[in-house]
Amino acid sequence: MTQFVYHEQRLRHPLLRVGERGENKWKEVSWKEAYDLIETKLNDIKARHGPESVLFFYADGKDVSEWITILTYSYGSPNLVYALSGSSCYTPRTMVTWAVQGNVAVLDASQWLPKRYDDPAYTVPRCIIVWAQDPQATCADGFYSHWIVDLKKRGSELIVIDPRCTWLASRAKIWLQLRPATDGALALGMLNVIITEKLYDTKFVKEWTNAPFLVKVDENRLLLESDLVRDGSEKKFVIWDTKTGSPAIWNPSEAKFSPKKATPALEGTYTVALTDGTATDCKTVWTLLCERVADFSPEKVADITWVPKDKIVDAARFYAKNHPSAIHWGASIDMITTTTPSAHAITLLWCITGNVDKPGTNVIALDPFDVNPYPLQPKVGASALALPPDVLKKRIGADRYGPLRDFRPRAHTDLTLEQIFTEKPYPIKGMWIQGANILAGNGMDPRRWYEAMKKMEFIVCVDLFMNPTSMLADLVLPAATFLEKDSLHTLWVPLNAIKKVITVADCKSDTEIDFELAKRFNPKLPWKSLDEMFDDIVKPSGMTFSELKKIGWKTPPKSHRSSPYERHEKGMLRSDGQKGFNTLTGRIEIFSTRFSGWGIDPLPYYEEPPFSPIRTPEVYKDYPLIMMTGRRSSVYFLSEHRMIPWLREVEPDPIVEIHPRTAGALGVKDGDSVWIENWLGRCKRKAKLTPIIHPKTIMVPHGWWFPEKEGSDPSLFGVWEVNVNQLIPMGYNGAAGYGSPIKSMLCKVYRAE
Ligand SMILES: Nc1nc2c(c(=O)[nH]1)N[C@H]1C(S)=C(S)[C@@H](COP(=O)(O)OP(=O)(O)OC[C@H]3O[C@@H](n4cnc5c(=O)[nH]c(N)nc54)[C@H](O)[C@@H]3O)O[C@H]1N2
Ligand SMILES: Nc1nc2c(c(=O)[nH]1)N[C@H]1C(S)=C(S)[C@@H](COP(=O)(O)OP(=O)(O)OC[C@H]3O[C@@H](n4cnc5c(=O)[nH]c(N)nc54)[C@H](O)[C@@H]3O)O[C@H]1N2
Ligand SMILES: [Mo]
Repeated sequence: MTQFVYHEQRLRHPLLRVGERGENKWKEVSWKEAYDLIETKLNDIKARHGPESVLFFYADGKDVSEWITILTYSYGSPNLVYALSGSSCYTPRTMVTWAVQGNVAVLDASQWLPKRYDDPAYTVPRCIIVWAQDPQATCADGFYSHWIVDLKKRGSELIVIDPRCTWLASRAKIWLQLRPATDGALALGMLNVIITEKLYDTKFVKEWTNAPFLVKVDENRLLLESDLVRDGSEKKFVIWDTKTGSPAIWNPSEAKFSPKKATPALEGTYTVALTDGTATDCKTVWTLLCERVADFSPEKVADITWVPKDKIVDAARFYAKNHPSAIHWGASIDMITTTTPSAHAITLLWCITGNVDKPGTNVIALDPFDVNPYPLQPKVGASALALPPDVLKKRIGADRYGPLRDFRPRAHTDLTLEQIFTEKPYPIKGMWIQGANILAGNGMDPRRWYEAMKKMEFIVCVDLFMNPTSMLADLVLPAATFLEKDSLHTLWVPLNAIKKVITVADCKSDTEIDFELAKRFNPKLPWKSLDEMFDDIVKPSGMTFSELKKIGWKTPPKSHRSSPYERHEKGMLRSDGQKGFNTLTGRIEIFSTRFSGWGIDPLPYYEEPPFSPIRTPEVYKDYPLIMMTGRRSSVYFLSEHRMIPWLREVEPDPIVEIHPRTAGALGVKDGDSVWIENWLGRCKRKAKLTPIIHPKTIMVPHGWWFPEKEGSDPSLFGVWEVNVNQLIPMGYNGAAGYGSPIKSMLCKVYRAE
């Protein structure tokens, strides 16, 4: 931390560009001069082109998303952009669990209980599936890797699903080494085994999912039983209009039909007589699911995924037969084009086996004390941050992708990049980039992003260090690290305060920067100071911010709805206080009404990745290796920290992991310099020969640039030599607008000499 915080290359003062863009000539200015300039420039763009012409970028894990929202909406732009193609980190999984079961659910490692594993309310899961995650390197998403080790010591058996043999995979009962990006097929195959062998929890499925509901198949309409509308004894049906995603007839007394048969069983085709005298044929949701998974026999799934048939069957049986069991999944599920249907299929594994919100299962994660500082949809200060409907309509991609309207109100990243060049329906003139290293870290096709940045009138970067992206800015603001700021952390319980302990030069926290500027653009902002805002945010906890800072963190009491278990049975998950889940229908939606409302398939399915041995055999002939990227390093965070001496000593070089047999055939030895290349570009790496990887794949860690090399354009710290994202295209997203082929491109490898 000392090498990081006091590093000589650390930005210490606001810097204004004085040379050409990218020339690396700057002058120090005061914060007042910087703020004045930003206000003038952004107001000027707003006056000429409208507030939508300025994009506000952020990325992950920097305590920025909360505060940048306040700035973006205060300025008046609808275009908050998560800079990663297809929003392929965390958002897709979160969206799917929200649509299907109302909230995010995570492996219960007793993190909600003060006495942890010894709490009498807790049960150790008998089986844990670690799916597409390497928690020993990542500790991702507020979940600590040693929890899985703790549980293993207490008896949990592991199934690991990963193309690489991770530390956990080497210790698992079953390791499924699948072909990258075929997770959806594998999940459907496991559903096939569980359904065929009747290993699901029939009672749970009938009572808490929409499996017994009838679907009028030809129109893709869902008919709901009236007990959901809770109108008493008479059995009536409500039609769910899956085109609009809302009930066509919500008030049952207005229903124009009544069913012939009262409660349908899980399976079957039913004739429903309508009051106008006509009749219509319906199938249950469960029947439709059974039909779907019938296509995914273990034999067929073995062909698709490269996982032997017996292992698929064993894993499905072991997971379903050992209650409680839980699934812990990672970001690789987000970074495939079929992220939405794949996450849907995986979610259904825990839903149909009843492993939901019970001790040791996938437990619903609610904000501690209902405190949520993530105001993408502002909860506090909402009226001051609301955008007018005509501006909201201009959010890039919102007309095309439902989740951008109903779930996370962000612009669509890939369409945003396109629009910078087409300028249709309106031009983009400015970029505010805060904690996002687009050219070295999260931008796929980074050359295109480079061209996009060159087109801008005004770019501000807020960062800790100069990097390839900030080199192209007009103004660079020095951010404070988390040691230098007051803030909050609430993801997945408990409620945490971040406390400022040091000050470094002229650096300011993101919170402070965004708040100061937001005040300039938005006189309606309800808070006079940051402390006032924090007080407002933590209010539901019954504490002030300074009280929370004093104790550091607090776990909600068991009586609070943010503490588990079985809250669907107690009416604690829905805002109407009714029993059930926080979905549109109150049930876990195997058939997702959200999805059909957005015009996408309401049931899980599998599709080949855009470039694969099966989908594009002619491309595969020239590029015979499947390239995964971005497995995490234990010492670096994304594109950061290469300038920290002790960390660089641990991992000095950008590498590529390649199987010894594959390398041997290419004449590549351990430590050789190699080019990784495909039709989009190439990058240079040092070969690391390792048997943990499948011979038909390679793994290329991402985020590399060289802080020690020349910073000015065209060198940009050597980023073009080493950035693997040059081999990954923009614009290959899945049906919901999410996902991208980050884990499964095709390439070839050859010696660099
Ligand atoms: N130290 C450190 N910690 C970090 C980060 C960091 O850079 N450094 N980054 C943070 C961020 S932003 C994130 S999103 C998380 C990510 O952390 P994780 O969720 O753990 O995700 P990844 O590291 O991308 O990949 C995890 C595993 O997925 C495997 N994998 C690759 N492709 C596939 C596939 O198609 N299917 C399956 N089933 N598995 C696949 C990889 O081999 C790898 O072992 O980590 C966070 N934590
Ligand atoms: N090929 C490939 N590309 C990937 C991935 C992959 O697996 N493969 N993973 C993707 C994922 S999951 C993610 S989340 C994105 C991440 O992409 P980014 O979050 O953009 O990560 P970085 O590229 O490291 O850029 C973060 C920048 O924030 C700065 N920073 C750090 N702390 C602070 C702070 O407190 N305040 C401010 N203002 N700045 C700060 C850092 O110095 C750095 O320049 O990358 C994605 N890119
Ligand atoms: Mo991420």
